[in-house]
Amino acid sequence: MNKLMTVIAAAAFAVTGVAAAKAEKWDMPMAYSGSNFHSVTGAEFAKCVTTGTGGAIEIVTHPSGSLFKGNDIKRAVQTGQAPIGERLMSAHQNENAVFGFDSIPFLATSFDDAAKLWKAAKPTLTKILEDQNLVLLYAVPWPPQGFYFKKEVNSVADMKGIKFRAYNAATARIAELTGMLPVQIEAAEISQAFATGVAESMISSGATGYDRKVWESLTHFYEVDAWLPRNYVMVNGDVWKGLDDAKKNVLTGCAELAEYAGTWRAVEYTQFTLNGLKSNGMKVGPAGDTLKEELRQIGETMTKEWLDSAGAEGKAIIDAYKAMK
Ligand code: PCA
Repeated sequence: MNKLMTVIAAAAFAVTGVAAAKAEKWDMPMAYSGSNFHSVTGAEFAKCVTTGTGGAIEIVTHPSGSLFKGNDIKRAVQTGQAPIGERLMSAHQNENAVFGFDSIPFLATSFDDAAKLWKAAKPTLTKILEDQNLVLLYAVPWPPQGFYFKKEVNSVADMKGIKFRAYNAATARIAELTGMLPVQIEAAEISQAFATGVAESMISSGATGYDRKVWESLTHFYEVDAWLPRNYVMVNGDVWKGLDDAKKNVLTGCAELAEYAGTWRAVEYTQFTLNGLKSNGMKVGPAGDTLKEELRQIGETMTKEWLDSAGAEGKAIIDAYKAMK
């Protein structure tokens, strides 16, 4: 809690001491809808920083990919087009397999395990991002991932030929291994994709299905708890270097609070959104035993593949995680 105390102290100082300092406005691109809990957490974080710095840094969030599309956010922050932004970490898995540490099927399937896995992976990811001129501020998990379809599915054979919306390399690989046809689409655009038949299924959280009202096109949600991927917030490295310690302390203190609060929201939102899918007419429940077993085998294949591509850094993360269990 030390950092939080620093935030409070810095806020008091900022209000009384440096009220005359020049105010900066930071636009913060985010990929998901404004009502999504990650976006809500980002908005609260922004407020915390604005308050904490006595208005010297005013962060303004831009959800729904309205300022930069999801896929462009990391580059925008790296190059300084935006000082700060939020992105799905595993979306960078093609660039470096380590970014996909949180999308390995059935490795960490609960919030507790996902927290351990994050603890194991954070130092490595902080370093990888630092080498890319990015400072990692906080990361918050999505609820567990399950499968959405527009028909009953009891086995991998039932999935053959279905158009599957993917959001990262791991989800595209699942499509390949199950005989589905992957198409990469940002969450902000999936309602449209399902309505027009561009996609007919996906793996995602109850939260995203709820946010995007997928019951308008889809009928089944199978809870398989495949993994809990993370969004993270990053700051441009040069912008960070230009800050004094008081401002850095406010940012890291607010980030710590945001990681706790966002995770809390993710937990709370899990059952709420599954209930929401149900009350809007979807069939929600666990996958059958055949499907579960087939997915477990696919998970084994993907774990091997990830370990091969993520090398020693990847293995060290998994070893550190297993040692915490
Ligand atoms: N929602 C995001 C990523 C994971 C999730 O639950 C999406 O579907 O794009």
